[in-house]
Amino acid sequence: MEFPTDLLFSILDFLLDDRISLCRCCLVNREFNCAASIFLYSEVVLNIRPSVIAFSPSNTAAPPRSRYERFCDVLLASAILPANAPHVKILRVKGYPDSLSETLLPAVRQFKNLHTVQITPDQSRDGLFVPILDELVKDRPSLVNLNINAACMDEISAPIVKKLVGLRALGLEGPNRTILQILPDWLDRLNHLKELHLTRNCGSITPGVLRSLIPLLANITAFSWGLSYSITDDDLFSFLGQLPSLKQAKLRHYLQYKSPGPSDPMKRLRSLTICHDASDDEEFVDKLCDWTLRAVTESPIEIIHFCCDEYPINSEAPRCFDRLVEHLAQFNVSTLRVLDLNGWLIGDSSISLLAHTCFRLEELVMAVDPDGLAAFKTVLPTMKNLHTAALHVCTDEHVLCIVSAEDTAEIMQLNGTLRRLTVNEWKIEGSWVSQDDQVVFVVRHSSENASEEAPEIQVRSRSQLGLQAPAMNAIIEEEEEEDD
Ligand SMILES: *[C@@H]1O[C@H](CO)[C@@H](O)[C@H](O)[C@H]1NC(C)=O
Ligand SMILES: *[C@@H]1O[C@H](CO)[C@@H](O)[C@H](O)[C@H]1NC(C)=O
Ligand SMILES: *[C@@H]1O[C@H](CO)[C@@H](O)[C@H](O)[C@H]1NC(C)=O
Ligand SMILES: *[C@@H]1O[C@H](CO)[C@@H](O)[C@H](O)[C@H]1NC(C)=O
Ligand SMILES: CC(=O)N[C@H]1CO[C@H](CO)[C@@H](O)[C@@H]1O
Repeated sequence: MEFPTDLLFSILDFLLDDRISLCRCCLVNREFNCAASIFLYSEVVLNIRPSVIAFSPSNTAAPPRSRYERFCDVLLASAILPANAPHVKILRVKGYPDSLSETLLPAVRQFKNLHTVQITPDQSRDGLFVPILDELVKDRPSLVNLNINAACMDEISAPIVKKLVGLRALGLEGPNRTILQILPDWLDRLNHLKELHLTRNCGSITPGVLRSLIPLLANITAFSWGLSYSITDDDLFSFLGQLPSLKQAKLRHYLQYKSPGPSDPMKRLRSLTICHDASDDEEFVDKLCDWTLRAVTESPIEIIHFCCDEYPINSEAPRCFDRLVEHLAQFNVSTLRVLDLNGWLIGDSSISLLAHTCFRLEELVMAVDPDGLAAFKTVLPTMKNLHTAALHVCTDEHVLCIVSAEDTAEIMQLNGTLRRLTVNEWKIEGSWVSQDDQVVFVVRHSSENASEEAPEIQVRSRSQLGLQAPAMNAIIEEEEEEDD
Protein backbone atom coordinates (compact mmCIF):
# COMPACT_ATOMS: atom_id res chain seq x y z
CA MET A 1 0.00 0.00 0.00
CA GLU A 2 1.23 3.44 -0.78
CA PHE A 3 1.93 5.77 2.11
CA PRO A 4 0.36 9.26 1.70
CA THR A 5 3.17 11.62 0.77
CA ASP A 6 1.80 14.61 2.71
CA LEU A 7 1.73 12.53 5.85
CA LEU A 8 5.22 11.25 5.21
CA PHE A 9 6.61 14.78 5.07
CA SER A 10 4.86 15.72 8.29
CA ILE A 11 6.28 12.68 10.06
CA LEU A 12 9.81 13.21 8.76
CA ASP A 13 9.65 16.81 9.90
CA PHE A 14 9.51 15.51 13.49
CA LEU A 15 12.70 13.54 12.90
CA LEU A 16 14.70 16.53 11.71
CA ASP A 17 17.09 16.37 14.67
CA ASP A 18 17.28 12.62 14.66
CA ARG A 19 19.71 11.96 11.83
CA ILE A 20 20.06 8.25 12.57
CA SER A 21 16.32 7.64 12.18
CA LEU A 22 16.31 9.70 8.98
CA CYS A 23 19.06 7.43 7.65
CA ARG A 24 16.94 4.42 8.45
CA CYS A 25 13.96 5.99 6.69
CA CYS A 26 16.10 6.37 3.56
CA LEU A 27 16.40 2.58 3.44
CA VAL A 28 12.67 1.78 3.51
CA ASN A 29 11.87 2.17 -0.18
CA ARG A 30 12.35 4.58 -3.04
CA GLU A 31 9.59 6.90 -2.01
CA PHE A 32 10.85 7.12 1.58
CA ASN A 33 14.37 7.60 0.29
CA CYS A 34 13.38 10.60 -1.83
CA ALA A 35 11.48 12.22 1.01
CA ALA A 36 13.91 11.45 3.83
CA SER A 37 16.91 12.66 1.80
CA ILE A 38 15.42 16.13 1.70
CA PHE A 39 15.50 16.23 5.50
CA LEU A 40 18.69 14.25 6.03
CA TYR A 41 20.85 16.43 3.80
CA SER A 42 19.22 19.74 4.70
CA GLU A 43 22.03 20.57 7.12
CA VAL A 44 25.71 19.75 6.76
CA VAL A 45 28.04 20.47 9.64
CA LEU A 46 31.77 20.40 9.16
CA ASN A 47 33.64 20.34 12.42
CA ILE A 48 37.26 20.19 11.36
CA ARG A 49 39.86 18.71 13.70
CA PRO A 50 43.43 20.02 13.67
CA SER A 51 45.58 17.83 11.46
CA VAL A 52 48.51 18.29 13.82
CA ILE A 53 47.62 17.99 17.47
CA ALA A 54 49.20 21.12 18.81
CA PHE A 55 47.87 20.58 22.30
CA SER A 56 49.68 17.36 23.17
CA PRO A 57 53.14 17.16 21.61
CA SER A 58 53.68 13.65 23.01
CA ASN A 59 50.73 12.38 21.04
CA THR A 60 51.62 12.15 17.35
CA ALA A 61 48.55 10.30 16.15
CA ALA A 62 45.31 12.27 15.91
CA PRO A 63 42.71 10.99 18.38
CA PRO A 64 40.11 8.72 16.82
CA ARG A 65 37.07 10.56 15.53
CA SER A 66 33.90 10.03 17.52
CA ARG A 67 30.98 8.08 16.10
CA TYR A 68 29.11 11.32 15.45
CA GLU A 69 32.09 12.93 13.68
CA ARG A 70 32.51 9.90 11.46
CA PHE A 71 28.81 10.06 10.72
CA CYS A 72 29.22 13.73 9.68
CA ASP A 73 32.12 12.77 7.39
CA VAL A 74 30.00 10.16 5.66
CA LEU A 75 27.10 12.57 5.45
CA LEU A 76 29.25 15.22 3.76
CA ALA A 77 30.64 12.68 1.30
CA SER A 78 27.18 11.67 0.18
CA ALA A 79 25.76 15.20 0.37
CA ILE A 80 28.08 16.13 -2.51
CA LEU A 81 26.49 13.56 -4.80
CA PRO A 82 24.49 15.29 -7.54
CA ALA A 83 21.24 13.74 -6.35
CA ASN A 84 21.69 15.02 -2.79
CA ALA A 85 23.53 18.34 -3.17
CA PRO A 86 20.39 20.36 -4.05
CA HIS A 87 18.87 19.35 -0.69
CA VAL A 88 21.64 21.03 1.31
CA LYS A 89 20.21 24.24 2.74
CA ILE A 90 22.42 24.83 5.77
CA LEU A 91 26.20 24.65 5.92
CA ARG A 92 28.15 25.13 9.13
CA VAL A 93 31.94 25.19 9.29
CA LYS A 94 33.57 24.96 12.70
CA GLY A 95 36.71 23.62 14.30
CA TYR A 96 40.30 24.11 13.23
CA PRO A 97 40.60 24.12 9.44
CA ASP A 98 44.18 24.65 8.23
CA SER A 99 43.35 23.97 4.63
CA LEU A 100 40.02 23.63 2.94
CA SER A 101 40.35 19.88 2.84
CA GLU A 102 39.70 18.62 -0.69
CA THR A 103 36.06 18.21 0.20
CA LEU A 104 34.87 21.66 1.24
CA LEU A 105 35.35 23.79 -1.87
CA PRO A 106 33.91 21.24 -4.32
CA ALA A 107 31.07 20.71 -1.88
CA VAL A 108 30.21 24.40 -1.70
CA ARG A 109 30.21 24.50 -5.52
CA GLN A 110 27.60 21.76 -5.51
CA PHE A 111 25.41 23.27 -2.79
CA LYS A 112 23.48 25.67 -4.99
CA ASN A 113 20.45 26.01 -2.73
CA LEU A 114 22.10 27.07 0.51
CA HIS A 115 20.02 29.48 2.56
CA THR A 116 22.16 29.52 5.70
CA VAL A 117 25.93 29.62 5.91
CA GLN A 118 27.87 29.73 9.15
CA ILE A 119 31.65 30.05 9.01
CA THR A 120 32.83 30.26 12.61
CA PRO A 121 35.96 28.16 13.06
CA ASP A 122 37.74 28.25 16.40
CA GLN A 123 40.90 29.27 14.60
CA SER A 124 42.00 29.90 11.03
CA ARG A 125 44.52 31.91 9.07
CA ASP A 126 43.63 35.10 7.19
CA GLY A 127 42.25 34.60 3.72
CA LEU A 128 41.65 30.87 4.14
CA PHE A 129 37.98 31.17 3.25
CA VAL A 130 38.44 33.48 0.26
CA PRO A 131 37.77 30.72 -2.32
CA ILE A 132 34.64 29.67 -0.44
CA LEU A 133 33.38 33.24 -0.14
CA ASP A 134 34.11 33.88 -3.83
CA GLU A 135 31.96 30.86 -4.61
CA LEU A 136 29.14 31.96 -2.28
CA VAL A 137 28.77 35.45 -3.73
CA LYS A 138 28.22 34.02 -7.21
CA ASP A 139 24.59 33.73 -8.20
CA ARG A 140 23.01 32.45 -5.00
CA PRO A 141 19.66 34.15 -4.56
CA SER A 142 18.66 31.56 -1.93
CA LEU A 143 21.39 32.58 0.52
CA VAL A 144 19.69 34.70 3.20
CA ASN A 145 21.39 33.92 6.50
CA LEU A 146 25.08 34.48 7.10
CA ASN A 147 27.01 34.08 10.32
CA ILE A 148 30.75 34.68 10.37
CA ASN A 149 33.59 35.35 12.76
CA ALA A 150 37.19 36.60 12.48
CA ALA A 151 37.88 33.96 9.81
CA CYS A 152 36.03 36.18 7.31
CA MET A 153 36.95 39.58 8.73
CA ASP A 154 40.41 40.10 7.29
CA GLU A 155 41.22 42.69 4.60
CA ILE A 156 40.68 40.27 1.69
CA SER A 157 37.61 38.44 2.94
CA ALA A 158 35.58 41.39 4.25
CA PRO A 159 35.16 43.12 0.84
CA ILE A 160 34.01 39.78 -0.62
CA VAL A 161 31.29 39.05 1.95
CA LYS A 162 30.07 42.58 1.42
CA LYS A 163 28.89 41.49 -2.04
CA LEU A 164 26.15 39.41 -0.41
CA VAL A 165 23.27 41.86 -0.49
CA GLY A 166 20.23 39.58 -0.39
CA LEU A 167 20.65 38.67 3.29
CA ARG A 168 17.74 38.59 5.72
CA ALA A 169 19.90 37.87 8.77
CA LEU A 170 23.52 38.75 9.40
CA GLY A 171 25.56 37.56 12.37
CA LEU A 172 29.01 38.95 13.12
CA GLU A 173 30.77 37.18 16.00
CA GLY A 174 33.36 39.50 17.48
CA PRO A 175 33.15 42.20 14.77
CA ASN A 176 36.53 43.95 14.45
CA ARG A 177 37.42 47.27 12.87
CA THR A 178 38.02 45.79 9.41
CA ILE A 179 34.44 44.52 9.11
CA LEU A 180 32.99 47.52 10.98
CA GLN A 181 34.53 49.86 8.44
CA ILE A 182 32.59 48.29 5.60
CA LEU A 183 29.45 47.64 7.67
CA PRO A 184 27.60 50.96 7.09
CA ASP A 185 28.06 50.67 3.35
CA TRP A 186 27.02 47.02 3.42
CA LEU A 187 23.93 47.69 5.57
CA ASP A 188 22.94 50.42 3.17
CA ARG A 189 22.68 47.83 0.40
CA LEU A 190 21.12 45.08 2.54
CA ASN A 191 17.58 46.14 1.74
CA HIS A 192 15.95 42.96 3.00
CA LEU A 193 17.86 42.66 6.26
CA LYS A 194 15.62 41.91 9.25
CA GLU A 195 18.11 40.61 11.78
CA LEU A 196 21.50 41.84 12.88
CA HIS A 197 23.45 39.91 15.49
CA LEU A 198 26.64 41.50 16.81
CA THR A 199 27.84 38.95 19.33
CA ARG A 200 30.73 38.01 21.61
CA ASN A 201 33.46 40.62 21.79
CA CYS A 202 31.98 43.88 20.50
CA GLY A 203 34.77 45.95 22.05
CA SER A 204 35.62 47.59 18.70
CA ILE A 205 32.21 49.23 18.57
CA THR A 206 32.35 52.73 19.98
CA PRO A 207 29.29 54.85 20.88
CA GLY A 208 29.88 56.79 17.66
CA VAL A 209 29.85 53.65 15.50
CA LEU A 210 26.70 52.44 17.21
CA ARG A 211 24.91 55.75 16.62
CA SER A 212 25.97 55.80 12.99
CA LEU A 213 24.16 52.50 12.41
CA ILE A 214 20.76 53.74 13.63
CA PRO A 215 19.46 55.17 10.34
CA LEU A 216 20.46 51.96 8.56
CA LEU A 217 18.52 49.68 10.88
CA ALA A 218 14.99 51.00 10.51
CA ASN A 219 13.70 47.62 9.33
CA ILE A 220 15.53 45.45 11.84
CA THR A 221 13.19 43.25 13.90
CA ALA A 222 15.81 41.19 15.77
CA PHE A 223 19.04 42.45 17.24
CA SER A 224 21.74 40.80 19.35
CA TRP A 225 24.44 42.54 21.26
CA GLY A 226 27.59 41.10 22.80
CA LEU A 227 30.00 42.59 25.29
CA SER A 228 31.55 46.02 24.91
CA TYR A 229 32.87 47.96 27.87
CA SER A 230 33.02 51.11 25.76
CA ILE A 231 29.23 51.15 25.44
CA THR A 232 27.31 52.30 28.52
CA ASP A 233 23.75 51.27 29.35
CA ASP A 234 22.61 54.72 28.25
CA ASP A 235 24.35 54.31 24.87
CA LEU A 236 22.80 50.90 24.38
CA PHE A 237 19.24 51.73 25.45
CA SER A 238 19.18 54.96 23.53
CA PHE A 239 20.34 53.01 20.43
CA LEU A 240 17.71 50.30 20.95
CA GLY A 241 14.97 52.85 21.56
CA GLN A 242 15.63 54.30 18.13
CA LEU A 243 15.10 51.05 16.24
CA PRO A 244 11.44 51.44 15.29
CA SER A 245 10.81 47.83 14.17
CA LEU A 246 12.65 46.00 16.96
CA LYS A 247 10.70 43.05 18.37
CA GLN A 248 13.39 40.69 19.58
CA ALA A 249 16.57 41.51 21.46
CA LYS A 250 19.31 39.39 22.93
CA LEU A 251 21.58 41.51 25.08
CA ARG A 252 24.67 41.01 27.18
CA HIS A 253 24.50 42.75 30.54
CA TYR A 254 27.49 43.98 32.50
CA LEU A 255 27.44 45.77 35.82
CA GLN A 256 27.49 49.58 35.67
CA TYR A 257 27.12 52.07 38.49
CA LYS A 258 26.08 55.24 36.70
CA SER A 259 22.42 56.07 37.29
CA PRO A 260 20.38 55.74 34.10
CA GLY A 261 19.73 58.75 31.90
CA PRO A 262 16.73 59.20 29.63
CA SER A 263 16.19 56.86 26.67
CA ASP A 264 13.27 55.90 24.48
CA PRO A 265 11.44 52.70 25.37
CA MET A 266 11.39 49.77 22.96
CA LYS A 267 7.74 50.13 22.08
CA ARG A 268 7.42 46.93 20.05
CA LEU A 269 9.70 44.60 21.97
CA ARG A 270 8.12 41.15 22.36
CA SER A 271 11.07 38.98 23.26
CA LEU A 272 14.07 39.72 25.44
CA THR A 273 17.00 37.46 26.27
CA ILE A 274 19.46 38.69 28.87
CA CYS A 275 22.90 37.10 29.14
CA HIS A 276 24.75 38.02 32.29
CA ASP A 277 27.59 37.12 34.61
CA ALA A 278 27.18 34.76 37.52
CA SER A 279 26.85 36.46 40.90
CA ASP A 280 25.16 36.06 44.24
CA ASP A 281 25.83 39.63 45.26
CA GLU A 282 22.64 41.51 46.25
CA GLU A 283 23.69 44.70 44.54
CA PHE A 284 24.51 42.98 41.27
CA VAL A 285 21.19 41.16 41.21
CA ASP A 286 19.33 44.32 42.15
CA LYS A 287 20.93 46.22 39.29
CA LEU A 288 20.30 43.37 36.87
CA CYS A 289 16.59 43.55 37.75
CA ASP A 290 16.53 47.32 37.25
CA TRP A 291 18.23 46.86 33.92
CA THR A 292 15.67 44.28 32.84
CA LEU A 293 12.81 46.53 33.91
CA ARG A 294 14.33 49.39 31.97
CA ALA A 295 14.43 47.18 28.87
CA VAL A 296 10.79 46.05 29.09
CA THR A 297 9.23 49.33 30.22
CA GLU A 298 6.39 50.21 27.89
CA SER A 299 6.96 47.20 25.71
CA PRO A 300 4.35 44.54 24.98
CA ILE A 301 6.76 41.93 26.26
CA GLU A 302 5.78 38.28 25.77
CA ILE A 303 8.98 36.36 26.31
CA ILE A 304 11.79 36.90 28.83
CA HIS A 305 14.80 34.60 29.09
CA PHE A 306 17.76 34.90 31.42
CA CYS A 307 20.89 33.04 30.52
CA CYS A 308 24.00 32.37 32.51
CA ASP A 309 25.87 29.21 33.38
CA GLU A 310 25.82 29.47 37.13
CA TYR A 311 23.35 30.50 39.79
CA PRO A 312 23.42 30.66 43.58
CA ILE A 313 21.92 27.34 44.65
CA ASN A 314 20.91 27.78 48.26
CA SER A 315 17.67 29.27 49.45
CA GLU A 316 19.54 32.27 50.87
CA ALA A 317 20.03 33.52 47.30
CA PRO A 318 19.17 37.19 46.63
CA ARG A 319 15.42 37.85 46.46
CA CYS A 320 15.45 40.85 44.14
CA PHE A 321 13.70 38.96 41.38
CA ASP A 322 10.48 39.16 43.34
CA ARG A 323 10.49 42.84 42.48
CA LEU A 324 10.73 42.02 38.77
CA VAL A 325 7.81 39.63 39.03
CA GLU A 326 5.74 42.20 40.92
CA HIS A 327 6.37 44.70 38.17
CA LEU A 328 5.46 42.28 35.40
CA ALA A 329 2.37 41.16 37.27
CA GLN A 330 1.32 44.75 37.69
CA PHE A 331 1.91 46.05 34.19
CA ASN A 332 2.25 43.37 31.61
CA VAL A 333 -0.05 40.59 32.69
CA SER A 334 -1.89 40.48 29.43
CA THR A 335 1.13 39.86 27.22
CA LEU A 336 3.60 37.68 29.14
CA ARG A 337 3.74 34.09 27.81
CA VAL A 338 7.21 32.87 28.67
CA LEU A 339 9.10 33.74 31.85
CA ASP A 340 12.43 31.96 32.04
CA LEU A 341 14.25 33.19 35.13
CA ASN A 342 16.64 30.30 34.68
CA GLY A 343 18.22 29.75 38.10
CA TRP A 344 16.97 32.93 39.79
CA LEU A 345 15.00 32.37 42.95
CA ILE A 346 11.54 33.78 43.53
CA GLY A 347 9.43 33.47 46.64
CA ASP A 348 6.09 31.78 47.23
CA SER A 349 4.14 35.04 47.08
CA SER A 350 5.61 35.85 43.65
CA ILE A 351 4.55 32.44 42.40
CA SER A 352 0.98 33.00 43.60
CA LEU A 353 1.03 36.46 42.09
CA LEU A 354 2.14 35.12 38.69
CA ALA A 355 -0.53 32.45 38.75
CA HIS A 356 -3.28 34.87 39.67
CA THR A 357 -2.39 37.65 37.28
CA CYS A 358 -0.37 36.43 34.29
CA PHE A 359 -3.12 34.29 32.84
CA ARG A 360 -1.42 33.83 29.47
CA LEU A 361 1.70 32.27 30.95
CA GLU A 362 2.68 29.15 28.96
CA GLU A 363 6.23 28.52 30.12
CA LEU A 364 7.81 29.17 33.49
CA VAL A 365 11.39 28.48 34.59
CA MET A 366 12.62 29.49 38.04
CA ALA A 367 14.30 28.45 41.24
CA VAL A 368 12.13 28.02 44.32
CA ASP A 369 12.64 27.19 47.97
CA PRO A 370 10.53 24.44 49.59
CA ASP A 371 7.77 26.98 50.37
CA GLY A 372 7.83 28.07 46.74
CA LEU A 373 7.45 24.48 45.61
CA ALA A 374 4.42 24.10 47.88
CA ALA A 375 2.98 27.35 46.48
CA PHE A 376 3.54 26.15 42.92
CA LYS A 377 1.63 22.92 43.63
CA THR A 378 -1.24 24.93 45.09
CA VAL A 379 -1.59 27.37 42.19
CA LEU A 380 -0.80 25.03 39.31
CA PRO A 381 -4.43 23.95 38.77
CA THR A 382 -5.33 27.58 38.13
CA MET A 383 -2.67 28.11 35.48
CA LYS A 384 -4.75 27.21 32.46
CA ASN A 385 -2.17 27.86 29.74
CA LEU A 386 1.00 26.57 31.37
CA HIS A 387 2.37 23.71 29.28
CA THR A 388 6.06 23.79 30.28
CA ALA A 389 7.64 24.36 33.67
CA ALA A 390 11.10 23.87 35.10
CA LEU A 391 11.85 24.29 38.78
CA HIS A 392 15.10 24.15 40.58
CA VAL A 393 14.37 23.52 44.24
CA CYS A 394 16.94 25.30 46.39
CA THR A 395 17.58 23.93 49.82
CA ASP A 396 19.84 24.79 52.69
CA GLU A 397 21.28 22.63 55.43
CA HIS A 398 18.25 23.19 57.69
CA VAL A 399 15.53 22.29 55.22
CA LEU A 400 16.24 19.41 52.94
CA CYS A 401 13.76 18.99 50.13
CA ILE A 402 14.12 15.85 48.12
CA VAL A 403 11.86 15.44 45.15
CA SER A 404 11.48 12.03 43.51
CA ALA A 405 10.45 11.19 39.95
CA GLU A 406 7.08 10.06 41.35
CA ASP A 407 6.60 13.41 43.14
CA THR A 408 7.38 15.18 39.88
CA ALA A 409 4.88 13.03 38.02
CA GLU A 410 2.24 13.81 40.68
CA ILE A 411 2.81 17.53 40.16
CA MET A 412 2.20 17.09 36.47
CA GLN A 413 -1.11 15.37 37.25
CA LEU A 414 -2.37 18.46 39.03
CA ASN A 415 -3.60 20.07 35.87
CA GLY A 416 -4.46 19.12 32.36
CA THR A 417 -2.32 21.50 30.37
CA LEU A 418 1.15 20.88 31.78
CA ARG A 419 3.06 18.56 29.43
CA ARG A 420 6.73 19.08 30.20
CA LEU A 421 8.00 19.41 33.73
CA THR A 422 11.49 19.51 35.13
CA VAL A 423 12.11 19.45 38.86
CA ASN A 424 15.80 19.36 39.72
CA GLU A 425 17.24 16.38 37.87
CA TRP A 426 13.86 14.94 36.88
CA LYS A 427 12.72 15.75 33.40
CA ILE A 428 9.35 14.29 32.51
CA GLU A 429 6.72 14.50 29.81
CA GLY A 430 3.06 13.70 29.95
CA SER A 431 0.74 12.73 27.14
CA TRP A 432 -2.67 11.23 26.54
CA VAL A 433 -2.42 7.85 24.86
CA SER A 434 -4.93 5.20 23.99
CA GLN A 435 -4.48 2.04 26.01
CA ASP A 436 -6.84 -0.93 26.26
CA ASP A 437 -9.75 0.94 24.65
CA GLN A 438 -9.26 3.86 27.00
CA VAL A 439 -7.57 7.22 26.71
CA VAL A 440 -5.17 7.55 29.64
CA PHE A 441 -2.62 10.09 30.76
CA VAL A 442 0.90 8.66 30.74
CA VAL A 443 3.98 10.24 32.27
CA ARG A 444 7.45 9.31 31.08
CA HIS A 445 11.01 10.44 31.62
CA SER A 446 11.73 12.64 28.66
CA SER A 447 14.41 11.33 26.40
CA GLU A 448 16.53 13.22 23.93
CA ASN A 449 16.47 10.20 21.65
CA ALA A 450 13.14 10.20 19.89
CA SER A 451 13.56 6.59 18.86
CA GLU A 452 13.91 5.19 22.35
CA GLU A 453 10.86 4.93 24.51
CA ALA A 454 11.55 6.01 28.07
CA PRO A 455 10.06 4.02 30.94
CA GLU A 456 6.67 5.05 32.23
CA ILE A 457 6.42 6.52 35.73
CA GLN A 458 3.67 5.03 37.86
CA VAL A 459 1.25 7.55 39.28
CA ARG A 460 -2.30 7.48 40.53
CA SER A 461 -4.53 7.40 37.50
CA ARG A 462 -6.24 10.61 36.53
CA SER A 463 -9.68 9.06 36.91
CA GLN A 464 -8.83 8.51 40.58
CA LEU A 465 -7.99 12.18 40.71
CA GLY A 466 -11.32 12.93 39.05
CA LEU A 467 -9.88 14.39 35.85
CA GLN A 468 -11.23 14.19 32.34
CA ALA A 469 -9.31 13.86 29.11
CA PRO A 470 -8.88 17.36 27.65
CA ALA A 471 -10.06 18.54 24.29
CA MET A 472 -7.47 18.21 21.54
CA ASN A 473 -6.80 21.93 21.51
CA ALA A 474 -5.89 22.15 25.19
CA ILE A 475 -2.27 22.75 24.39
CA ILE A 476 -1.47 26.12 23.03
CA GLU A 477 1.46 25.80 20.74
CA GLU A 478 3.80 28.70 20.20
CA GLU A 479 3.13 30.30 16.88
CA GLU A 480 5.51 31.97 14.52
CA GLU A 481 5.10 35.70 14.76
CA GLU A 482 3.59 37.23 11.69
CA ASP A 483 5.41 40.29 10.50
CA ASP A 484 3.11 43.23 10.91
C1 LIG B 1 40.23 41.75 11.94
O1 LIG B 1 40.43 40.33 12.03
C2 LIG B 1 41.18 39.78 10.96
C3 LIG B 1 41.23 38.29 11.18
O2 LIG B 1 41.72 37.97 12.44
C4 LIG B 1 42.56 40.41 10.86
O3 LIG B 1 43.25 39.92 9.75
C5 LIG B 1 42.41 41.92 10.75
O4 LIG B 1 43.67 42.53 10.75
C6 LIG B 1 41.57 42.44 11.89
N1 LIG B 1 41.38 43.88 11.74
C7 LIG B 1 41.81 44.77 12.63
C8 LIG B 1 41.60 46.20 12.29
O5 LIG B 1 42.35 44.45 13.67
C1 LIG C 1 13.02 49.37 4.87
O1 LIG C 1 12.16 48.65 4.02
C2 LIG C 1 11.51 49.45 3.04
C3 LIG C 1 10.50 48.59 2.30
O2 LIG C 1 11.01 47.34 2.01
C4 LIG C 1 12.56 50.06 2.12
O3 LIG C 1 11.95 50.88 1.17
C5 LIG C 1 13.53 50.88 2.96
O4 LIG C 1 14.57 51.36 2.16
C6 LIG C 1 14.12 50.05 4.07
N1 LIG C 1 14.89 50.89 4.97
C7 LIG C 1 16.14 50.63 5.33
C8 LIG C 1 16.80 51.62 6.23
O5 LIG C 1 16.73 49.62 4.98
C1 LIG D 1 2.78 46.52 29.11
O1 LIG D 1 2.37 46.09 27.83
C2 LIG D 1 1.52 47.00 27.12
C3 LIG D 1 1.15 46.38 25.80
O2 LIG D 1 0.20 45.39 26.01
C4 LIG D 1 2.21 48.30 26.94
O3 LIG D 1 1.39 49.22 26.25
C5 LIG D 1 2.55 48.86 28.30
O4 LIG D 1 3.21 50.08 28.16
C6 LIG D 1 3.42 47.88 29.07
N1 LIG D 1 3.64 48.44 30.39
C7 LIG D 1 4.80 48.40 31.02
C8 LIG D 1 4.87 49.22 32.25
O5 LIG D 1 5.75 47.78 30.67
C1 LIG E 1 20.89 8.71 23.16
O1 LIG E 1 21.54 7.74 22.37
C2 LIG E 1 22.95 7.76 22.45
C3 LIG E 1 23.51 6.71 21.49
O2 LIG E 1 22.52 6.01 20.83
C4 LIG E 1 23.37 7.49 23.88
O3 LIG E 1 24.80 7.57 23.98
C5 LIG E 1 22.76 8.54 24.80
O4 LIG E 1 23.07 8.28 26.14
C6 LIG E 1 21.24 8.57 24.64
N1 LIG E 1 20.69 9.66 25.40
C7 LIG E 1 19.64 9.56 26.22
C8 LIG E 1 19.21 10.77 26.93
O5 LIG E 1 19.04 8.49 26.36
C1 LIG F 1 -7.87 19.39 32.03
C2 LIG F 1 -7.85 19.55 33.49
O1 LIG F 1 -7.62 18.63 34.20
N1 LIG F 1 -8.04 20.78 33.93
C3 LIG F 1 -8.22 21.10 35.33
C4 LIG F 1 -7.16 22.08 35.78
O2 LIG F 1 -7.46 22.52 37.09
C5 LIG F 1 -8.72 23.14 37.23
C6 LIG F 1 -8.86 23.66 38.64
O3 LIG F 1 -8.70 22.62 39.56
C7 LIG F 1 -9.83 22.17 36.88
O4 LIG F 1 -11.07 22.82 36.96
C8 LIG F 1 -9.61 21.68 35.47
O5 LIG F 1 -10.58 20.71 35.15
